[in-house]
Amino acid sequence: MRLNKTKLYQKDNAILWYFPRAFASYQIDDFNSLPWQQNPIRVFGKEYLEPRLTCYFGPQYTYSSVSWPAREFAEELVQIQNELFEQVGFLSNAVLCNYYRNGADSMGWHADNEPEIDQRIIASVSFGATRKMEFRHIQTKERFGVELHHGDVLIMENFQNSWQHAIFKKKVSNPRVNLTFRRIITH
Ligand SMILES: O=C(O)CCC(=O)C(=O)O
Repeated sequence: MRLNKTKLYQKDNAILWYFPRAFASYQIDDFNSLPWQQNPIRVFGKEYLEPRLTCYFGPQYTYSSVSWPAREFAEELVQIQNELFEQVGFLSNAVLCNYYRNGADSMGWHADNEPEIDQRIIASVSFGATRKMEFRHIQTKERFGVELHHGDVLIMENFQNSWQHAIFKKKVSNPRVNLTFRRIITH
């Protein structure tokens, strides 16, 4: 596989790299048998169900009110993990998988800046429906969005300390899978 690489954005050492359609040969159905679940989350003391399905593979990992036990990578994710290493040089040891059933599913502003995540690189791979990833600078509130299509890879380099990102609701009926490969620092 030869990847076509574009630098989409840079401010100081925060860079967004974009590899259009890098994994376009995959089908969204390739991820049907992952152990998708809908987690309860607490917001201002009230419990809700997350507006999407998720599953996680890697070392034990906790964010907001969700705690994932350690779990070995599913077979269908190992090939993508290996290709990201070969093509981009990113050796991840964890992947958070998101399943947006339709445009009513979403993800609110967050930064993936928990101390155990190696902030240098997060690689996001998308399949299925095109959805826009919105970015917002934590201090300056500068904003922009990136449309993510089937098979696209977006690499966030040193982005997590100063930027938040989100996927807003959209009028679309088909589903989307997003895999965010990370490196969790274990001691
Ligand atoms: O679905 C996406 O593209 C975003 C996923 C995300 O922000 C995350 O898993 O932290």
